Amino acid sequence: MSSNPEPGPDVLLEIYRRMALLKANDERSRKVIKTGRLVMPYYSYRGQEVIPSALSVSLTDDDYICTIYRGIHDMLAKGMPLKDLWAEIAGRVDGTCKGKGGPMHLTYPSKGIMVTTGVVGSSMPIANGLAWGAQLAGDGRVAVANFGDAASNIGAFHESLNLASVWKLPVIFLCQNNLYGEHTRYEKATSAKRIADRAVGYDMPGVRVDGNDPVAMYQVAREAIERARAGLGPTLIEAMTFRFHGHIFGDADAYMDKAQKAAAIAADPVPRLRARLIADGVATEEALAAMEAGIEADLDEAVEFALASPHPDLSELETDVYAPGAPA
Ligand SMILES: Cc1ncc(C[n+]2csc(CCOP(=O)(O)OP(=O)(O)O)c2C)c(N)n1
Ligand SMILES: [Mg+2]
Repeated sequence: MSSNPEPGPDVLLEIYRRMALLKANDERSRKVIKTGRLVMPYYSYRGQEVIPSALSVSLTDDDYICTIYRGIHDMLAKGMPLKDLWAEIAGRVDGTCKGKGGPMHLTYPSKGIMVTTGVVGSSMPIANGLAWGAQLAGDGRVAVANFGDAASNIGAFHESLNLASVWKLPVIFLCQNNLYGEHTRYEKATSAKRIADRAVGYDMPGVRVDGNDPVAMYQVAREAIERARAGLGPTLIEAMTFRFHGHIFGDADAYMDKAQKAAAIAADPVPRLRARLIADGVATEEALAAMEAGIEADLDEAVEFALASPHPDLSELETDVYAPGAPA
């Protein structure tokens, strides 16, 4: 277990604020898709809110994250503005990528949100590149590669851990182990009992943590960030969690263990932290309700802003697609 101190009340409250935002955004996304006002491939992260919330409070805007299609929680926690996010997922000009990236290719470099990728495993070599750049520049930035449990079976995972260890790159490999890769259960496709154990082969710390426990997740993430910043190299974190919905919106999730899913939903980490904050006197019920109402109002505004924003003009088709001066 980590030697880092527990988060103080203010930090815990900020972790909760981020978790409440992520939960509300997921619920709103599914609601808006159901109305037919927005059509997009949507990979719910509901149930995985603790991981990016407890991580991102220890990162700066300059630190990098790379994430995957199931990564809107990572990006919102890192500071992507709601309006820009919603305009992008709706494919509109006010989006983070002027409407040309969509939900599968969100970026927001001013907050260090460098890539969203649908190519399983590819967040890791990209994070290595960013970390290598930071190491060469000596600017103290760290890079976090988010990926799923199934991605740890891809060659790029092993190649990235090897190189990051050899070069002592300031990178954190953050595996969000939600026990499923698409429709396949973890143990059916993954040889290691614990993904964290794979770190041994690459001479770096490998830590398995309860990714639904905000205190433990905060401590483990902070230790890895401090280690990377101090030039001591990478860490592999396996954050145990569970996704409450199927792989993609519309997936009937019949392959999921019903009892396990019901137990995970009953132990929902968002209301659990909320109750703890009230019980410990960190916040009142009224204050948290006001915070949540503010989030809902921000979401109302973001959705309407996005849907009122125009689609990109056809003349924009090749802008930002090819490097300036590239042969036509
Ligand atoms: C290189 C590659 N192989 C296969 C796929 C198809 N695919 C999409 S999502 C997915 C499962 C990934 O599961 P995991 O890494 O556990 O992440 P999760 O979706 O659970 O967050 C697969 C196999 C892909 N997108 N890219
Ligand atoms: Mg998974």
